[in-house]
Amino acid sequence: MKLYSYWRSTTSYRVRIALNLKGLSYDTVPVNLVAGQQRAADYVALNPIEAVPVLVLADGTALTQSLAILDYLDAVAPQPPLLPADPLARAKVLAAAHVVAMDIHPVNNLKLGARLKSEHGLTQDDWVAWMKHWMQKGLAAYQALLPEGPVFSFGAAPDLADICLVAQLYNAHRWGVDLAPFPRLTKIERAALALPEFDAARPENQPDAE
Ligand SMILES: N[C@@H](CCC(=O)N[C@@H](CS)C(=O)NCC(=O)O)C(=O)O
Repeated sequence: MKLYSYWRSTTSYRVRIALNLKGLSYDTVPVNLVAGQQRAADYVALNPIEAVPVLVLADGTALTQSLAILDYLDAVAPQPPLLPADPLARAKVLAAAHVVAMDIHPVNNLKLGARLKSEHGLTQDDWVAWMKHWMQKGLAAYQALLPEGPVFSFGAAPDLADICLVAQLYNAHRWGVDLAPFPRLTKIERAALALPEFDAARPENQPDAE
């Protein structure tokens, strides 16, 4: 498999973690988002929404959308599971994952910042404040959804929510979000990054890291 990925992309980070947890090997094909390679015609043919990640399977099928890719991986390589089998537990894990994937990430994306700057006069400082605001709101909601006790968000092993959380926390560190109000989340992050599957997926461990 080939993973079209950018080292700092949190959605690519999610897929790298899942591939590693499942023990699936892949080659990285770097897509430099800052250089605009996601908008090149041959790349748009792979992913019409002009974004990473794309996972190209051995038969050439291109899968897009990180959560859809994770769902596919969980179906073809069920161990370890990314979601609980119990419907109620599953809904709770998905809700936390969606706080990151649906509520935080889309409003903080590179293309949104570029548009707000070019069309609405935001400065880089305005944009950073904007991102931090939505991360703080989203991380507070994520933390409020968690049960007390488990090492990871919902259990003794990492799941889909932890994958989304750890990737998002990379961005939170990068932009200087105050994480003091989120001790439960930073504890989960420490436990996750101590695992080799998460460590290997870290942005700084990617071949295109600068
Ligand atoms: N919902 C998509 C979002 C993909 C996405 O927007 N990825 C970002 C990087 S994390 C990207 O490629 N952005 C390109 C841009 O903003 O131009 C997914 O989960 O795969």
